[in-house]
Amino acid sequence: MSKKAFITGISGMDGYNLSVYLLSLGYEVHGIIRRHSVSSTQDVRIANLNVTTYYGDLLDQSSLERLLNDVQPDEIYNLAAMSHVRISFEIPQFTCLTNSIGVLNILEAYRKVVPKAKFYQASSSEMFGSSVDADGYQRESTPMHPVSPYGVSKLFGYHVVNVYRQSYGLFCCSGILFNHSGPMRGEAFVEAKIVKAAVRIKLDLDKQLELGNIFAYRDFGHSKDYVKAMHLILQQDKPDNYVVATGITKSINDVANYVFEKLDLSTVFHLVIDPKHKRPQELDYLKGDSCKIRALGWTPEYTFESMLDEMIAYQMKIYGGKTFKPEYY
Ligand code: F7E
Repeated sequence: MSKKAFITGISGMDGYNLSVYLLSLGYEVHGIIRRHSVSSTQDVRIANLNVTTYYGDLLDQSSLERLLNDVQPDEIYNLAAMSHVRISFEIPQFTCLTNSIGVLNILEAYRKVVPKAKFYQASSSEMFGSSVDADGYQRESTPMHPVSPYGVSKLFGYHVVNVYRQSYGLFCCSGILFNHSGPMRGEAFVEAKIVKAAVRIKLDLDKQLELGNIFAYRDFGHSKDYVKAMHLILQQDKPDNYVVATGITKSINDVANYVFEKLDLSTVFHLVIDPKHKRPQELDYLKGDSCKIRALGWTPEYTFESMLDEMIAYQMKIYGGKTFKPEYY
């Protein structure tokens, strides 16, 4: 009999890529989507996948309990979140309710209804905040000092998963994922915003790109590699937490320069800095040490460059139509 997975946040980038991966492994995939007023866009990424979706919400305990009881999953992946760091400063209470109390809600539903299942929590490198080890890396043992409401809310989720594992003996784990992207990435995140803008400038559809702080550093991987890590974490004999990262860090300026140069453009003529895209407090530097999960056999296939090339090609297909020569594949 095929294994069953239950995914919250199934309509997001990772939800899509994880569903594709689990389907390829023969899983039956179920997930919840949140109702919003434009019904045509709420499941747009996953509309063509063979997955079963339900309306549900991390803040609606009764729907979580009922659905877990109906589906009886072997594995639960909690990917749902208010995931935008700058916006978390504008809606801190909603962010904390969803990303903190929401985790508690689904953990409680899991503990009560399907305690034999395995549980994955999408934890984030934003939890490290201003903390970096002396060798310049962040790893599982690095102290966590978040600098945003999002980081604080994710830290609650991380700790409560640890508490449930230690207190109740549940198989619940966190992946501490560093920035990851790909063609399905929401365009509010910086690398997707840069790629889309550069392609539109190349095609004379736009003139400039506005960014905030271009001197922050991030460790960028590909979502397709990172969803494999999520699955691998749940296939171990013992539950544990793992950093998932490439170990290579690039500034936002590096991202912009790479993408613009790839399209024979220059940021000098098209990039404008606008303080409205800056945060009240910035996380300056991320570089992850993923030795622990690499020891289980995980290794990323994409590089920073091949990931951005794929994203450029995807946006070119969207905006360039027949005029695009797919040199990046
Ligand atoms: O910002 C700078 C911004 O919003 C990256 C989420 O997936 O990764 C992501 O969080 C950097 C920051 O991602 C713009 O100030 C400059 O330094 O793309 P981002 P993030 O905040 O790192 C972590 C691991 C998560 O868990 C999150 O869910 O880019 N930046 N100019 C800008 N950022 C944005 N969004 N827009 C700009 O115009």
